[in-house]
Amino acid sequence: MKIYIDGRYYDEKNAKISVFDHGLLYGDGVFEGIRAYNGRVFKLKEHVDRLFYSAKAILLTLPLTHAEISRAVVETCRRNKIKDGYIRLVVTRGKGTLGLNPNKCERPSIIIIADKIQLYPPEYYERGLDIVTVPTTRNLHSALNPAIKSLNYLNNILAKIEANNAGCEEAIMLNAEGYVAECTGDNLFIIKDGRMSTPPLAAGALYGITRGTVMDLARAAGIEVSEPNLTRYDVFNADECFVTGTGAEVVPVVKVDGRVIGSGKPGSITRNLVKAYHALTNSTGEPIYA
Ligand code: PXG
Repeated sequence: MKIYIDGRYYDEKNAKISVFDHGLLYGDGVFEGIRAYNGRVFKLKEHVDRLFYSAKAILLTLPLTHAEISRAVVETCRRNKIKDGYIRLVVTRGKGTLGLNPNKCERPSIIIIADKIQLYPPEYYERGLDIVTVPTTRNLHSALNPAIKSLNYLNNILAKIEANNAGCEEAIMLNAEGYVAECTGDNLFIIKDGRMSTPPLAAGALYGITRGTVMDLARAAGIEVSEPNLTRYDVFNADECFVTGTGAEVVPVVKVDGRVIGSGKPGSITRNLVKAYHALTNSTGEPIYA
């Protein structure tokens, strides 16, 4: 594997950053998780856009332009002969002192890893997930805005641990007001009476690229889409429920906190969205091999 760090490519065993990097010391940095399908990087522009938005929010000036970062992502895929894969694009504040002042950091570092994709077990998609609401609430946007894809994922990791302790793969995270925010690494959707809804960004949802894609696909199929505040009651009484994320794609949810959702089987609108999503991922994106 060839890993990109600040303009150079290294073998995995030589791909190293300083122990004084503030990405490690403080979680000071931002990242993106991107997929490649069929020799193309899916939604590359949207991911690089979001990286710039996250960086701006934490006052981190990226050392490369949008075009340069996009080219580096594609080139890293090419050097690793990726056809289908998972790309991790990371920007750290860089090497600094032991103090937390980011102004003491020399310059931000950019790391790109392009690896084989670890697919989720097929039964998740066929049977659907059984998920729970966890006690850890999503970060307050007045404290650490959940829209920022920062290197500090402890909020989500604590929720993931709580889900795993309850025997579940995913968790619903509420915000401090008790409204549904999102899952630990995925956005949440419900279908009720043929209409689709998902929590608004202000409720603590990440501006998910898959979320946006699925909303576009639903609208193109004539499904009404809205972003109201949702409570657990809305989720329990939905006809269908699913989660979306770059890694998971679109996964049906059939049980929430012991309540069976709809028929208890993946719903028809969800299944159609899964198909439409696959068709899109396999036919669009930034070509890796010209
Ligand atoms: N919410 C959160 C908190 C996320 O981290 C999503 C939603 C979905 O967004 P996209 O843009 O992917 O549709 C994410 C993204 C993983 C993994 O390995 C996934 C994310 C972050 C870190 C790791 O599954 N997700």
